[in-house]
Amino acid sequence: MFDFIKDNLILNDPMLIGANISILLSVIGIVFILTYFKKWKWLWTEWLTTVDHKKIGIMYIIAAIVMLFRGGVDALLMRAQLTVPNNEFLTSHHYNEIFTTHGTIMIIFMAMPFVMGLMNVVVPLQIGARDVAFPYLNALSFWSFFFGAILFNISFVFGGSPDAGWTNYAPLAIEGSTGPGINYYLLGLQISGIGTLLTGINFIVTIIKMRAPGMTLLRMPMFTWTSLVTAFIIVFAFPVLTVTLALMTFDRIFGTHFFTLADGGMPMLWANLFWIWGHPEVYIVILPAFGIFSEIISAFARKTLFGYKSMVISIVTISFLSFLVWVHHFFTMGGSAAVNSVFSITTMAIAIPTGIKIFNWLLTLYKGRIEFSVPMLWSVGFIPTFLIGGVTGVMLGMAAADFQYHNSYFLVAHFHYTLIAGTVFACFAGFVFWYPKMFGHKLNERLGKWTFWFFTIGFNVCFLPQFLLGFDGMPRRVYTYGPEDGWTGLNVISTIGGIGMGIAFMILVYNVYYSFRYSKRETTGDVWGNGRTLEWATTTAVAPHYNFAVVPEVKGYDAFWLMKQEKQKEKIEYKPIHMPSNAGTPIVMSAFFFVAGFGLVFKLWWIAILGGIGVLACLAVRSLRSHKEDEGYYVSVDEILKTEEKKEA
Ligand code: HEM
Ligand SMILES: [Cu+2]
Repeated sequence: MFDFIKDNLILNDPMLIGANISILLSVIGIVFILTYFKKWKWLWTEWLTTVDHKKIGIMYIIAAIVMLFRGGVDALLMRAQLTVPNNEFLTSHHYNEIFTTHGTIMIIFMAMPFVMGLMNVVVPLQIGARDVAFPYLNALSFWSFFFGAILFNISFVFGGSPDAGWTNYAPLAIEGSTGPGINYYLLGLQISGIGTLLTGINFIVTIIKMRAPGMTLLRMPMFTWTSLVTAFIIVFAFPVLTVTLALMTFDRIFGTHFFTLADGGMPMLWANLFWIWGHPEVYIVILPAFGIFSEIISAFARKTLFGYKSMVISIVTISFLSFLVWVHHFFTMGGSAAVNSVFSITTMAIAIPTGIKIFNWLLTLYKGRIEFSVPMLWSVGFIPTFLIGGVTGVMLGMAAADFQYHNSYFLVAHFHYTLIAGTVFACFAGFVFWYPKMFGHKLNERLGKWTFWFFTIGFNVCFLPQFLLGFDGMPRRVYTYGPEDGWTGLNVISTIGGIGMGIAFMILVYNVYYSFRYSKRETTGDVWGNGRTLEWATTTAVAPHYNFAVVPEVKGYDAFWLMKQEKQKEKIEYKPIHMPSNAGTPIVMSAFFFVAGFGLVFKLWWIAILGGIGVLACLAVRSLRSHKEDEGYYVSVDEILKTEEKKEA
């Protein structure tokens, strides 16, 4: 046992020793603080066992921000390495690990959970529901994401990280990579993927079945619509990932030959299966972002969203097309001219519904009474930036041209323009917009504007030069280059931009602290004063755990806006509200998934089996109990009155 730890703990690099020490110190610090302030019980009852969708959403967002930090540090390390030619700051091996973990973490453990966090907080409120359809399942979703992320992340200090790119192409990932790194990738994604799939199912049922009376499908807010479509994409795409990861896990751990070069394996099968999941995946993070921008633009322009129905039609079209374009990720890997042409056309077709949406946003802004608050800045900043991403996407989508661009820095610039301007801008926008709903006060506007400008300028300074580097022939995924290549100047500029984004992130974190100390506490539910959708209709700034004292009645699109127009003041009669009780099994079961995954990573069978038994035991506990004991509880009329009266005070 001791030898196992000694062999796998990575201590050969000062940077990693530093990481080990700081992780150890943080853990000791957290344990100390929780014990000193006697917060363990509070942590367990209020957070770890909660089934409240808003708290689960907040935990998703916190985890995503921590992962943004981790992925961001990776990014800055890579930029540091590439700033000057022949740099020896990182070795090639270390560089491979870092771009792999950077990509994987940013997409799987940052963008997706951030979006899901916002969905969790907002969607039930927007449809006037008390919670999601399956609150227990929701907790399980979060915890399996969380433990999947932890499993992936410990590879950094224990055993070595995956190093075959976030696409994890075979046969490189099977025959080309020894050590446990790729196993961490396979099992970390598998465990968190369970959570994602469950979330997809949960949100489909929630949105279809739990809408308040009067909220027809075509009265649903745009963010709810995009969440629904996203949930459908998840349910169709994630089973593909599950099977694909399982097959490669067999290849790596049990010696099967699905994706190997030898013994009849087919490496191209991996590429196809990966991207059949992988392309829809980028829409899983971009469609909710479109929803967020729609809400914010219409709120701060004080106008109904322009072209609502065409918006709905275009997101449904995009979701459908997203499954028909995967081959554009390997135009150069020997597909016939006919195959490449078909996928070229489907790829470019996505630009049409996307263009419709851009025009709708612009027309919503047209003649609006625009207020440039921080969420609005992110939303307006998104439009031109995303346009660059989209146009370069169409350039890449032309199969013949892609032979020139692919695997160059041009591609890197393209997908950062879509992923960052699309998803990350939206996460920041939604975070600031809904922050008062989560924590009862706004974030500071001035600091928020600093974050916005540092980030947006830094982002463009970082990635615009990369289009040029791509034209100049710089390949992606190289750890160094020579002075004679002539790429130094643009790389220096790019790194400066990267630092700008890092500063923006630090201002954001400081803003959270600063606003917690100094921001005015909000008492009304409609803190921006221009809320249009039902999440602003709860009378308290932080929506109480039961959400609505009385289920609202929806009279049209922009339900809350219409309610405010009417201003009815009838006497309301409260009734006791039934709520589900807390549950400890989701976190325990996910911890066992982690144990099982860890055992498989190192082929330590007894640990794997132990974890498996633990999972089964939790399932058994849950199913034996669910009939009798899990009856939930009632929120009394007294408590509702007390909570709702806070507003008048
Ligand atoms: C606007 C429509 C879009 C088009 C036409 C498009 C097209 C493409 C094409 C053709 C490639 C492959 C390039 C190559 O390897 O030769 C690619 C790569 C990529 N795209 Fe997009 N894309 C679009 C939108 C997006 C969005 C919205 C995202 C994410 C939110 C995204 C994320 C990515 C990523 C991560 C890659 C890199 C794949 C790799 O590692 O090889 N794209 N895109
Ligand atoms: Cu794609």
